[in-house]
Amino acid sequence: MPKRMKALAIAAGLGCAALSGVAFATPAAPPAPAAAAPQAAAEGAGVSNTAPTSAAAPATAAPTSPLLAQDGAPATTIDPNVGLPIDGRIGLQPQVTKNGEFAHWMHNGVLLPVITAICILVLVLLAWVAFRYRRAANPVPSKTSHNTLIEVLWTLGPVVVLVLIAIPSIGLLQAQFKPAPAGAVTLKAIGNQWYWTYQYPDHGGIEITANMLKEKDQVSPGERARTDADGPRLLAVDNRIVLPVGVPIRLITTSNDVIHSWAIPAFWMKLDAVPGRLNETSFTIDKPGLYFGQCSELCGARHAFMPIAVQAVPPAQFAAWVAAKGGKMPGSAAPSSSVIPQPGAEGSAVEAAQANAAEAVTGPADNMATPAQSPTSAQGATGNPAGPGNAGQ
Ligand SMILES: [Cu+2]
Repeated sequence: MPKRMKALAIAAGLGCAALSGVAFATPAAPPAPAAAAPQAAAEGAGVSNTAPTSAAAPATAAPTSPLLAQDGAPATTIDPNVGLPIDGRIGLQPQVTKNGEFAHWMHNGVLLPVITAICILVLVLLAWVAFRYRRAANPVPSKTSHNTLIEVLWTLGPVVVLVLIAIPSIGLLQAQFKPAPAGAVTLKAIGNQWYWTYQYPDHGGIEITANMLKEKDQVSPGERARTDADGPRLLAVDNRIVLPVGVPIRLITTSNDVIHSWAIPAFWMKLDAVPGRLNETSFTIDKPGLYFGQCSELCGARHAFMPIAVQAVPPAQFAAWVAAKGGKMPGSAAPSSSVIPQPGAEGSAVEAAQANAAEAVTGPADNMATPAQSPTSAQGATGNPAGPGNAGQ
């Protein structure tokens, strides 16, 4: 509620500023420091950021990417409670997919109570046996070796417990590998030592290379460093993956070198990326936001430095992002005929043409256009200048 009040106050202030601008016929209103606020409100309503929303907006050109606010900063801000780990948190991250919500319920509502009850039962039985049948109280030990009733109970009891756990568990397992329905958005994640590349084969062959962002004291002058807007240390990347909410996503993983694993805890998602083979699963993100994950298969010396960042946006904003990247939505008037180069085909003519076209529209990366950063700075966060990788190390 205070946020809404603040937004209203800012909007009212901007309205006054716009009116005064008209009254005094100033050629250009001065840049309003809070110009990004109505932008954030518009984003919440699923409106693209590209259209100016206020007469008092800065006179500078709006960013070409729909994912950037007018001041060039990332438009989606990080929710400190969702999509990333928190110091001292116990339990699973809040889930934003159906499978994740079910798994979260199963963990908290079924498995934890069962585990707790079994632990307490075993502890009580042990204490009772140790006390009741201690040597001092039983100078002549019992020679009992069989008791049919107890043996039947301690066999059937665990069987019943396991069957009760297995029923929802097998259903969840099945749901996790359900093929994506028609109309799903395909995302192909390719693992490399030690960064990720992504392809959108249904959207005109968009390709993204995502490297981890280094800290300020680790970069050379002019090189882009991580800021808090990018994400937490070791989880922020230079290029985020963008996916629509409410639309099934078909995730395909593979690798160029060794086995990696594409994992986002908030999606209940972990899928190995194996060289020479395609793994596939599907999921649907329910809420817009920023979600962070990491490679989860030990893949070499810099395994810990290949994070994953997904920006989930409303479908209309996703379509605007695809257009800004030079891609096309499936079913649009002129379907793309681009060929997706296979892993290992770096430097192909098609790839170079696509990269040039995309960069001409958006610049090398969405998040690089902040005023303090050089738009052409090479990303050396993982020792991969401009992203080709350092597989030779
Ligand atoms: Cu890896």
